[in-house]
Amino acid sequence: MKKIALITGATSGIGEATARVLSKNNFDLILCGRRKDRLENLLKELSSNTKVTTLCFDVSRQEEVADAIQSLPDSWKNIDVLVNNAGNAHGLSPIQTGDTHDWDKMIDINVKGLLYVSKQIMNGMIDRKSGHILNIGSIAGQEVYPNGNVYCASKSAVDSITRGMRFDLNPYGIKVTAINPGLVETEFSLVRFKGDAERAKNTYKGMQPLTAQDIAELILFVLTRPAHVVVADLLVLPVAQASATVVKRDNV
Ligand code: NDP
Ligand code: 8X3
Repeated sequence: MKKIALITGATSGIGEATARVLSKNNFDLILCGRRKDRLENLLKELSSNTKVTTLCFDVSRQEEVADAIQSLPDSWKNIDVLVNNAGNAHGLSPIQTGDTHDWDKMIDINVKGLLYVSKQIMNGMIDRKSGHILNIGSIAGQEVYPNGNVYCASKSAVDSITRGMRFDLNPYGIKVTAINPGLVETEFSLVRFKGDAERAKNTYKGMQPLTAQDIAELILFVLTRPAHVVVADLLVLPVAQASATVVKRDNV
């Protein structure tokens, strides 16, 4: 029997790759993001593989999140899997020169957004005594690096929230997983550097980063373990990366 998965941040990178992989592996999909055109294109593309619907909302706006998720018809309401993936870094600056708007975005989207979406979905899982919440953290939540300050704090919060969910949802048989990637080449650096494509490209110069597909395949693996098994926590790095700050680069 097919499961229903809701993926936030499905319009790009890890979320988009996950949507593609899950669409071919027995999941019906609720795809979320702010960019409506991309959601519509994905809906068209993936509808030949599985049932797909879309929700266009900003995870950081609590009412928008509630309205969007509550607007789902009954046939989509029993969500089995929540992939809390929407998020980004905004800026890479020393704390003393950081932009407060960037700080707000990272806390509002990466932390509060994840909570707002989870709030709408957890109670159904509790009633049904089943479900799987998969939070995309980061190596940045495990290690702080220079200029990473608030982004690292936001991902550290995701780590704490994930651990908290694991305790609080334990009585209901709900699985909770954190996937913490290192460098993955997506639109992430383009967003972090506010559209500076050269700077974004340099992030991965002289090394082979992970791809969104690499993470999507791990997500599928995690979601398809037997009922009694939960992968609690995964740190996933490209071979060239030893830590948040140590990356082997060739010819640079
Ligand atoms: P992308 O920039 O490619 O994708 C980010 C996704 O998040 C987009 O689909 C975007 O959709 C969505 N998003 C951003 N802000 C909002 C918002 N306010 N409301 C709703 N959706 C939003 O980056 P990645 O795929 O790399 O990032 C996905 C996750 O992986 C993030 O949580 C990131 O922190 C994490 N991560 C990334 C790593 C990397 O190196 N790339 C490493 C470790 C973790 P839209 O703009 O349409 O709303
Ligand atoms: C994204 C990876 O190292 O840029 O979370 O923080 S990193």
